[in-house]
Amino acid sequence: MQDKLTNNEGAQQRPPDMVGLAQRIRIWSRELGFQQAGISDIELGEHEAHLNNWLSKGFHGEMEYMQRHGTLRSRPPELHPGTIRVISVRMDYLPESAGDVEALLKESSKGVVSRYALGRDYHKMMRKRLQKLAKQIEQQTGPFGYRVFVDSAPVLEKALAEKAGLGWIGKHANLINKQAGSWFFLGEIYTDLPLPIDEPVKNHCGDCSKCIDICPTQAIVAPYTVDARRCISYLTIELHGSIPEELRPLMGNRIYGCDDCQLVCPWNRFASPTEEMDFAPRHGLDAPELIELFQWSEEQFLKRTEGSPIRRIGHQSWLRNIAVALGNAATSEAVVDALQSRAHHESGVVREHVEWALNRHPMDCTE
Ligand code: B12
Ligand code: SF4
Ligand code: SF4
Repeated sequence: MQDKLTNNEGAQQRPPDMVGLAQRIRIWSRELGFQQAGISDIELGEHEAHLNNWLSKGFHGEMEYMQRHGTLRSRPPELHPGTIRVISVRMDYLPESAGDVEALLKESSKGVVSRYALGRDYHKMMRKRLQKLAKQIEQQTGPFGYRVFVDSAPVLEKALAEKAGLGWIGKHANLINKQAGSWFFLGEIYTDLPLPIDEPVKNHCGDCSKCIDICPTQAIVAPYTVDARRCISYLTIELHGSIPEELRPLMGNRIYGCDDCQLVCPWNRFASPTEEMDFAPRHGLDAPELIELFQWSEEQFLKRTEGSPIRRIGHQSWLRNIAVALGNAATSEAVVDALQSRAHHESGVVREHVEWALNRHPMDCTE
């Protein structure tokens, strides 16, 4: 149903009703496949101090982009002048067919790819839908100032979504929603429209510390604080060179990202599977054999990860990660043969991880 304000001329004659517009934004967001939308102002208060503290401790490791932008990340109008409100949205990504991850983590011959990366990359898809949402708003209001983001610029996405009432930042530093858990992505529209703002929700972590206790590498160094340099997500995705040796045995068979702190979180009992076919697992990545993945040539890697977030790390990091997992796998002739087939790989990083992995399998069965 459309009302009279969908006509731009009408919009110019009288000021748009911001309360009604905010309600419509929620409806349109759901029609576009987002599970929720919320609106916040741009005062990020203590989040800026937390961010600076995190950076000053070097917790960002080699993610130089986290430091590069100064206050652009914590002060929205510096990134997009004129911004006074932020519309935050969330989209569920857990595929129904994703299988039993806890069981997979115990199968050392198989690799575990983080649940968010089993299907197509979310960035472009969510950005396009946010653009559509902005166009729908424009039809009501006439031209307005805006810019859309999905993990694409210096934006404090979780802090903004928390302010907009989409959930609370849990002790594992992910945003959690009481009704939906934490298996969702975030996106935003920065805007100059004086929309009414939503109320934040209460933090429901209470005395729980399950995520801190379960983290395989003790990367959650204090509640709400992740030392990325220890986080398996960082080690397998963001870090380009050599993975610190002392952390390799702790990575188990996690070859791309890590979900452990979310798997253990009680609020994820309430998570619903995604309705997006785009996030359905591709190429058997929900339970892949490590040896098979290790045999992918660069060409096969590029072909099979087309449209997937995994492609971004490149073939060399892919082999590096799988070499670590093979080093942690149960010893067998097949594992040693697979590792040896890459012992002379052109990349020094791959060779070094393969050598480490081979040393974890003092084999008699090759004799
Ligand atoms: C850098 C980054 C990472 C880094 C660093 C993680 C981190 N915690 O910051 C690495 C590579 C490790 C990473 C991993 C993952 N990431 Co990431 N990542 C980002 C990115 C680009 C920036 C996050 C950021 O600003 N970090 C800066 C630090 C300072 O923020 P923070 O740790 O969250 O701290 C905040 C609060 O905890 C609080 N705070 C900090 N210290 C303290 C102390 C006290 C006492 C208190 C009360 C509060 C407090 O204030 C801080 C500022 O708001 C965002 C996208 C974006 N542009 O926002 C995605 C994003 C956060 N990642 C996302 C995802 C999905 C993941 C993974 C789950 C992927 C995976 N499965 O492997 C993991 C989860 C790891 C984890 N436990 O955090 C999603 C999270 C969605 C959600 N539901 O929350 C985001 C929002 C991307 C998206 N658009 O959907 N990520
Ligand atoms: S993603 Fe994994 S390694 Fe990183 S904080 Fe969570 S449990 Fe720890
Ligand atoms: S596991 Fe517990 S402490 Fe960690 S985020 Fe979930 S509720 Fe909070």
